[in-house]
Amino acid sequence: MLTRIDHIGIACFDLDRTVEFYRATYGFEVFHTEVNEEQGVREAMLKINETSDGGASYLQLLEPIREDSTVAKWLAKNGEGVHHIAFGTADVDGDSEAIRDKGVRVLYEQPRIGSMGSRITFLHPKDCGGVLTELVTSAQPTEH
Ligand code: CMX
Ligand code: CO
Repeated sequence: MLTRIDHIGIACFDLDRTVEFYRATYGFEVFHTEVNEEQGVREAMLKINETSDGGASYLQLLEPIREDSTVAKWLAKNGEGVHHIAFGTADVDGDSEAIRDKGVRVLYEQPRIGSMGSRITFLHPKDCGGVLTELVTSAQPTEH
């Protein structure tokens, strides 16, 4: 069951400048940063609120680390902006299989590693009304 907005993914050219915009404009602080080599991004997670299922909702600011990464390609075409949304679930395996059975393309055979040790997969935007959609199971869903 999908129980929250886990994060909104925002693509940017300059992560440090974008982090500073969110800090100076809204007062949001960086909760976590990491490089995800497989996804080709450097990212900052800004925690916006905790949620009733024990999880939390974040903004995920994304800067590409390679020219051939999906985010670099997307930025070249669209410029900066909202890149994807992510729903949180305790069971990314079960929920992605159930969604695959409805005819929506799930991009990975098995979930991969996302922010903070989470397990993630993506649904094809062309099957989701133009919205790239991620499903996330946090590493420790009850300890945020
Ligand atoms: N949102 C909505 N539509 C998108 C999109 C996005 N983020 N990215 C691509 N599309 C659309 C394109 O506009 C294009 O549509 P048209 O054919 O109408 O022009 C179509 O999808 C194909 O786009 P493309 O530029 O050729 O891109 P690819 O098919 O190579 O890649 C996708 C698209 C979704 C398969 C790829 O972006 C992907 O694998 N995404 C999942 C991984 C990812 O995004 N990682 C970064 C975030 C990591 C994290 O969240 O932790
Ligand atoms: Co994401």
